[in-house]
Amino acid sequence: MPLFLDKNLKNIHEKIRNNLRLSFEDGLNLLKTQDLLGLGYLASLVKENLHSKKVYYVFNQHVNYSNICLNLCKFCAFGKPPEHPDAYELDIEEIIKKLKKNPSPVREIHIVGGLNPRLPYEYYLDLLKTIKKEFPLAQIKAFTCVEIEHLARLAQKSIEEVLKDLKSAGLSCLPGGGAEVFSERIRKKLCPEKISGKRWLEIARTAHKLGIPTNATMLYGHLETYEERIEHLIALRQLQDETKGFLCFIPLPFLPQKSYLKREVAPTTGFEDLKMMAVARLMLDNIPHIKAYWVFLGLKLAQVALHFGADDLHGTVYEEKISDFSGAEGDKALSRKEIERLIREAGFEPVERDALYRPV
Ligand code: V47
Repeated sequence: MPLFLDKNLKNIHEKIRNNLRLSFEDGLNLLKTQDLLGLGYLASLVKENLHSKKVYYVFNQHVNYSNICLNLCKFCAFGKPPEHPDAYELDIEEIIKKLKKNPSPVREIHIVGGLNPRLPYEYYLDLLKTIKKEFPLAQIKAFTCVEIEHLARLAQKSIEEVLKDLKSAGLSCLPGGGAEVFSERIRKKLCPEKISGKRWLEIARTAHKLGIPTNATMLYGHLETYEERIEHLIALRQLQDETKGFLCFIPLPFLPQKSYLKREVAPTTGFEDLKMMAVARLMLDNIPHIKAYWVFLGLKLAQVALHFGADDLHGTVYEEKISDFSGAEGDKALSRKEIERLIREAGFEPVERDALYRPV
């Protein structure tokens, strides 16, 4: 019997052993615990039940096609108004050139940008078609639910029509961004222009129903409460019960350094990041994968997170801009050899995957 320093974890251990779903109160107790090792034990139990010793990664590349954004959320240092000196947009030729610079054929191309009022609907379809033609081995994971809403407004089409167009142009799945925290209170404060949490979930539901899987994120460590974090996780869990369309959940620690909130909010600690990872694994009993996004967490903590419920180390990454603008420190790209070394040293077996988590 493992030794738990926090008696709440003992009860939760019993629930996990009996395959019982954790409640809102369980989620809160887990977030409040200081028994980090007990929490890691529980999350590892669940993770290894699902994935044994496997840890996934993908040979991927990021494309941030434009940072021009209509929303200008307070937590985001990436989005810029069109007249800003750092505002940019890439044409399709430039993007292809950047992708070709990557030495090895990529399996996943991760495309996100701001809500750019100047790029026409055709740009997005041409971008996918051209990438698909030039890189037939790669799957395209592109456009958050927030961008999908923007495209629907731009084209004056329904969400369903836009998703069908994108799918025919080569889209495989959607990344998990834009979810932030679903709490209306927080969205009013931090991103009043952004679609509501309810709308984000509706768009994800529509994608899932069309056979387009999506990821989901949660941005934590800013002004949200523990209650709001758990509500967010439970909303995702409920939708997943209905659709089974989420592939992966990614907890994103807020990087305040270059945002409007830099004076108000301190960066998260390693302790908090590991707790959040483990709580996500335990609460999201129906989402197969939990990702340690090393670009935001840092490589060393992301590696340790593999013992706190994460089974996915994201990818080799190349040319990611959101972290650059947000002040993330450390590495910007990894080799296959390096990512595999990190996984092996933590005691796990690396599995290279595609965007849909199929081993390659
Ligand atoms: O939605 C913006 C977040 C997200 C900051 O699906 C910030 O595999 C921290 O969604 N500090 C985009 N976070 C990134 C994202 C993502 C990343 C990796 C993998 C996947 C996936 C998705 O980044 C945004 C927003 O929540 N963000 N600014 C910041 N200062």
